[in-house]
This record gives sequence, C-alpha cells and structure tokens, in this order.
Amino acid sequence: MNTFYHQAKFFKSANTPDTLPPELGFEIAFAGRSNSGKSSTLNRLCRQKSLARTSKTPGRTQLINFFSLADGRYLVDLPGYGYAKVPKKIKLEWQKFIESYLTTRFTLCGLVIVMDIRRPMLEHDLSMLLWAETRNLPVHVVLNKHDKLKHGPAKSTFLKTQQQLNKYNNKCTVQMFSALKGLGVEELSELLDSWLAPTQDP
Ligand SMILES: Nc1nc2c(ncn2[C@@H]2O[C@H](COP(=O)(O)OP(=O)(O)O)[C@@H](O)[C@H]2O)c(=O)[nH]1
Ligand SMILES: [Mg+2]
Repeated sequence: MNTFYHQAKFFKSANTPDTLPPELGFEIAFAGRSNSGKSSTLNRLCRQKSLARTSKTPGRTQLINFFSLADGRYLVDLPGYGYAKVPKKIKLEWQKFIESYLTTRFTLCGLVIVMDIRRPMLEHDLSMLLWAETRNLPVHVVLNKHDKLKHGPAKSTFLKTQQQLNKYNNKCTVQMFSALKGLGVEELSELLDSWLAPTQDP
C-alpha cells in the first residue's frame, strides 16, 4: 500500500464560505451521518489515531476541516449530519453551506459518503448523492462497521446499495469497510488514488 495518505496533516478549518482555503490543487470530501464512523474511516485510511477527531458525542464537529497530502492534494472532512440535538436553524445553515461547497467547489474531484452498513442510504445521504449528481461528481459509498453484521446480511446490503446507486447518472461506487478492523482500506485508497491522479499539474 502506498503511504500517500499517511502523510496527511491538518491544514485549515472553515465555517463559512469565505473562510474556505483558495481553490488550488485537488480535494476529496468525506461526508456522512454523525456516528457513521467518518472520523474513524479517515483515521484508518491515514493510519493516524486522531487526525480527525472520533467522538462518542456525535454532531460536535461543525467545521469543514482540510487535511493536506503531498502535491497540492487535500482530504476534506465535512460536518456530520443528522444529529438530532443540533438546533434546526443551525442545521439549515449548515445544509446550505455544504450544498454550496459540494455543488460549486471547483477543486473537488470526488465525494466519499460514509454510512453505517446497518442503516445505509438515509435522507441526508440521498441529498449528498443528488448534489453530487447535479455536477457529475463521482461518489464512493463506504459501508462502514462491516464487523457489526454477519457475512450474509452485509453482502445483501452491499448488493442492494449498489443497485440503488445505479439510478444516478454520475459514477457511484460502493464498498464494505470496517474502520475498527481495517477491512477495505486498500480498496478505498486505490479508489482515492484514481480520483487524485493528475490529469494536469495542480
Ligand atoms: N464496531 C465498529 N465501530 C465503529 C467503526 N467505526 C467507528 N466505530 C465507532 O462508532 C462511533 C462513531 O465513530 P466516529 O468515527 O466518531 O463517527 P463520526 O461521528 O461519523 O465521525 C465510535 O464509537 C467508533 O468507535 C467500525 O468499523 N466498527
Ligand atoms: Mg466525526
């Protein structure tokens, strides 16, 4: 496995459109419901215990966090959605910010949506998929917490999700993953490599 992702370093946080870093290079965004294991997935990919904070109190991270890799590449951790205790007004503001980021960010070359394999493709996940579709952005769905299911149910969720993704016009792929066990890391990093492969100099 390459060590590209192991070099990830915290770069910058943004909480409004005008605090986003300049649009230079290439970036991949990570989205997901609170508690789906988005932070754990990033940490596992980057082999760092606390790059993205993992928390037992979901919904706390209300920032877009940028992590820099080599050569002008970035991983971007979007705030978790769907956490009931966040006030509605704040939720709506965040939704707007994320929507505008996802639909207009020029340097964004792919979106990873982390889902709990026991509860995939919920309302906000579908919003993310639609926003990505409007601009033909590739999406990769990570069905995390594979270790929580037996092989049969995990496989059938995988196949069902794959089928649901077929109806989108953009390229949508799916894989099983366990941030806890480290299952699927190679598959994820290979896919991200293909998104970050230079078609031109950043
Ligand atoms: N069993 C299991 N638990 C996981 C896995 N990934 C994350 N978790 C747990 O799920 C909870 C939420 O994880 P976190 O990464 O903070 O989720 P986030 O809110 O989406 O960033 C934590 O208690 C993690 O330890 C996994 O693959 N398997
Ligand atoms: Mg998190």
